Order: sequence, then C-alpha cells, then structure tokens
Amino acid sequence: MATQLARPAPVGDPPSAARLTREDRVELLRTMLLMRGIEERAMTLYRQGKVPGSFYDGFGQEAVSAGAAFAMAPEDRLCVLHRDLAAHLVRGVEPARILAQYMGRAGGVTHGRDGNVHFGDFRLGCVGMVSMLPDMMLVATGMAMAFKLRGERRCALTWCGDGATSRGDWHEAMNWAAVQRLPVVFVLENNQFAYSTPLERQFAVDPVERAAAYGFPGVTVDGNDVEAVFGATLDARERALAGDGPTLIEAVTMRMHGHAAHDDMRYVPPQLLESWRTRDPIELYERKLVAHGVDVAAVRAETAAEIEAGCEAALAMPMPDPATATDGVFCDGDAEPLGDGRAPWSGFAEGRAERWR
Ligand SMILES: Cc1ncc(C[n+]2csc(CCOP(=O)(O)OP(=O)(O)O)c2C)c(N)n1
Ligand SMILES: [Mg+2]
Repeated sequence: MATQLARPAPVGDPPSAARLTREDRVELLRTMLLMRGIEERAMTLYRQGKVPGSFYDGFGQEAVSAGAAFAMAPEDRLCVLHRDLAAHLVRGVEPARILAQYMGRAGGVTHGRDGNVHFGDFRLGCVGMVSMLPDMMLVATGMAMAFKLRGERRCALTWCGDGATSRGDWHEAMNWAAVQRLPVVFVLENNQFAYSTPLERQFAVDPVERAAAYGFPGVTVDGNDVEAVFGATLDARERALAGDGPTLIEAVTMRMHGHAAHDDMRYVPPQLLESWRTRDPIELYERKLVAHGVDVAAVRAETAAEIEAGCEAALAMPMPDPATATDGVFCDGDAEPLGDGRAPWSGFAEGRAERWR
C-alpha cells in the first residue's frame, strides 16, 4: 500500500491557526480555488495545443502551497516548486500572467523565456524554480545563510517532493541548515509518488524522521487541511526567527493527476485515488467555511470570473519578439537588489504579518 509510510496526521486545528480571521480564511479558500481553476483552464489550453511542452499541476495538493505561503511575511523568500501554484497567487501574481506564462506569451512571468512551471517573480519574493530536483533546498538554505550573515530578521522557505528526499543535495541542505541553525523552513510535499515510484520503493523510513538525525524537528501534518499546513509553517517560521534553526514539515497529501499532462497514471491503484477523493482539500475547507457562515458559492463565482478574465487577457497577449530572446536572461550592469516582496493585495501591509509574528 503506497500510504504505508505516511504517518497519521494529528487531529484538530493547530493552536496558531486560531489566529486566522474570517477574511484570512476566505482568502485561503479563494487562493486554492484560483489555483485549481487556473490549472484546469491551463490543461484545456494544453489540449488545444496552446501550451507548448508539457503541463504539470497540483490538483488535490492546493492546501500545501496555499497554507505554507500564507504563513510567510513579505520580506521572506519562497522557493516555489511545480505543484505549488498557490504560493505565487498568495504573493500577488495575477491569473493572466500565469496563464500567459504557460503559453509562452510576452506577458508571462518570464516574458516567454520559459513556457512552463519554472518561474518566479523575484519582486514578489518568489525565486524562479530550478528544475533539477531538489536544488531549491540548497537555494533556500543559501538564502537563509545570507539572511543570518547580514543579521536580517527574515526566513526562507522551500517545498520539496518525496522523491527529492532520496537525492544527495537534499541531505546536504538538511545538514548545513542544522549545523548553521539557519532560518529556513522545508516543506516536504509527500504526495505518495515520485513520477511512477510509490513511497515504499523510495525509502525505508518516513523521511520526516530524518530531521531528528540532522538535529532539528520534523513534524507531520495533514496536507489536505490548509489550516494545519498554515499553523505548522507559522510555528516553524517563529522557531527560525528565534534563532532555533530549521524545521521539516511533512505535508501528507496525494497527487490526484498524473505526473504531467502526458501521464495517464495507470500505475496508481484506483482504490487509493478513491480514498483520497473523499478528502479533497477544497471541499473539506468549503464545508468548514460554510459552518463559519461564509458564502462559498459567491467566492467560487468570483474566482471563476477572475480566471476567465485572466484567460481572455492572456490569449490576447502576443508571443514575444524573437529579437528580444536574450533580454533579461543575463545581468546587464549591477544586479537589482531584492525588494521586500510586498504583495499589494495581501493585507501584509495592513499589519497582518505583524499580528502573526
Ligand atoms: C535531478 C532531476 N532528475 C529528474 C528530474 C525529472 N523529474 C521532474 S519531477 C520528477 C518527480 C519528482 O518527484 P517528487 O520529488 O516526489 O515530486 P512530485 O512531482 O511528486 O511533486 C522527476 C523525476 C528532475 N527534475 N531533476
Ligand atoms: Mg512526490
């Protein structure tokens, strides 16, 4: 059974999730709905031949990127992976720019330099994804090292897959972060598979246990419970900023689609998919918010309209001019210093991040 190695998730809200306001909760739901809707729309565009290459999505894993990104402050830095679209949305990347990115259009985040999931708007604090896995573990650790050396009170976060944990560089990052007590959070997105390889063919112990061997805490959360992911990340960030070093958070979830658009995932046992289908992170959260009196149908309608408008805008964007192919690829003159990553919509500016610290 592929889930054998995954520990049971703790029951109930983490205490820190109690700090979420009703507006925060609606924002979390909105972000997950946007991620799902954008990826569904992009899959259709892919099938229409408008998305070059392949297409990767995080269907069923929306809570992992939404919850973790939501716990981070504007000055923090996020290394966003291929199933973590909600993190870009939390930081304020608009649907039109994301859909344009997938289609390789001039208005995409990389202006057509990469028509795929390897992107990040550094002005919003998202580091463009390095495709070699798990190199973002090292990028996040390096950034955390820089923050510590400069005495800056900020934190780096990276997601990584279960497959990534078997690579040597994953262990190097874990070790160095621990030795230096770096302000970094590692979110292990345990989605039961690395391409077609199930967990029990990847490792003999749950990788969250490895954190203890390196000398820092590893915690397991229900990766389909957005507030559980949020709470664990918030705690890990507080630990990091207190100088107590890294945390490994294992978010247990399920990759509900194939590895990418071309993969029919016939290797996934149907009953495994069925059992996870009843635990869809968006449906679970909608049920919770209905109990809080939120008009969930209205939030759904708003996000659907936002995605449609974004898609129309992206489809109207031109392809990049080939003459500009190397523009922005190499650094001209001095490197632009990173700003504070403030996302205008996010409410960080209204002191929400202050409350969470
Ligand atoms: C070093 C390296 N080898 C192979 C790949 C191709 N590849 C991309 S995603 C992936 C599966 C990774 O599995 P996991 O880490 O569990 O992440 P998931 O896709 O399940 O989110 C592979 C093999 C890669 N990007 N980098
Ligand atoms: Mg995986």
